[in-house]
Amino acid sequence: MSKKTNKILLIEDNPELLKRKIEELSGCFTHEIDTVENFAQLKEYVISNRDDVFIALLDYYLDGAKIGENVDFLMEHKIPTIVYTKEFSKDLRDRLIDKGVLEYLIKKPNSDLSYSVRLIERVYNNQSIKALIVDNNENFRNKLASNLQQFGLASLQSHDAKSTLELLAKHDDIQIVIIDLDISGEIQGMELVEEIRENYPSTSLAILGVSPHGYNSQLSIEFLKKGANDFIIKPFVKEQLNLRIMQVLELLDTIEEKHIAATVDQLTQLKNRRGLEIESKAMIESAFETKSNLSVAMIDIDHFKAVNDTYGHDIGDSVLKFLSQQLTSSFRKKDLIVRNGGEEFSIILEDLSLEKAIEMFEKLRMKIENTIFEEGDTKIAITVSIGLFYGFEHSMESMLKKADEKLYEAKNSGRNRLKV
Ligand code: GH3
Ligand code: MG
Ligand code: MG
Repeated sequence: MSKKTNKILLIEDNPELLKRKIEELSGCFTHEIDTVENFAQLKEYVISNRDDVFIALLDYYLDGAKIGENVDFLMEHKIPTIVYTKEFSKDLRDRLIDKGVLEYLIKKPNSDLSYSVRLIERVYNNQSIKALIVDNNENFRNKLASNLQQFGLASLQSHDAKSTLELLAKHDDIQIVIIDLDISGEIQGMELVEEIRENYPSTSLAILGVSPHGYNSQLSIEFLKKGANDFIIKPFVKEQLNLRIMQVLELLDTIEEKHIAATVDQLTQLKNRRGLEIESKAMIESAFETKSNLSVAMIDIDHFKAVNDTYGHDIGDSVLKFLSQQLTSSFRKKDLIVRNGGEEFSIILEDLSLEKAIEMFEKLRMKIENTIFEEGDTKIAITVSIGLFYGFEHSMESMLKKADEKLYEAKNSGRNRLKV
């Protein structure tokens, strides 16, 4: 995933009002807004800071620029741009869209900027995802790719089912596939939608079906029945495309936010029990297929109640966060680290020998013992007890239970130790 930049560039002779309105409306968004007030400043800014900004908001009539010169400049630098004027002009609108501007909107003291804010959020989120365009016409693919680029959305292209499925398998940041009915090869667009849906649910990958001009509307309906999230009929204008893409991607974002809220622990940002349930399924399946063992550890902080009693609950919370960071930094990205609740965690590792697993958890135990938590004048040393189950069973529940029995032994034999 590429890194997201966070800055909006506001190009306005008198930027304060618009800046304030956008900030008010966007409430919880965390973007910074940089402002430049004339064409000379704009040029200077872009030359040294192009890569910091993900979108530009431009007042069309800007000091120091010939008419349209500022737009051309931003387009040359491939910056997604919304242009504002005080009065609407159809002719200007057509010219701007033609040049590659994302949107042309009217800005009056009382105008509603919520659509602007939606666009800004979309372009911001588009930075970390990709589109895949599936069509047998190269010109069309390139034109679409250029439209998407104006929306801050990078894209890949393919012309048949086989390469589409290969690209999907290879790039897990693809979040929308735009599929034409007519594609190369034996498998047609409609069938391809069905095939994609076997492995990618509509809650995590959006499909937009494209029906060629002149086909009856039944075909578009068929697209939806096969699993497309939406469809669009050729020829379409850029705004139509953008709005549909925005709608399906916003829905996916909402679903993902809900999923995260349900599976991630708020305090520590580790997975919670529900997250463990979901993610451990794949680990169990893969261990079964490869006939390998899992290392399932239960970790519990020793005498944590005393930390709360001595320093208060807030410091207790900070210690839990501190420990979570230590856990995260001690393991690989694919390892599953979970806060079961309270001061109890579990960690599930794949592909390790028993000796290696013991070594890793012993190292972790010592690291926790030797790392002091500090906040202001408060210094706290904690220890943990660890119970480890090594082997394979089909039920995570039962492996965790066995690890928990070992944890109980570790507690009873003096704490700050690992039992296998
Ligand atoms: P042991 O070594 O036997 O595990 O002793 P312990 O004190 O760690 O265990 P006990 O189960 O008696 O107490 C756990 C404490 O963890 C009690 C509870 O207040 C605290 N705790 C649980 N969840 C949280 C939390 O989210 N934040 C804070 N600050 N404390 C928590
Ligand atoms: Mg405890
Ligand atoms: Mg406990």
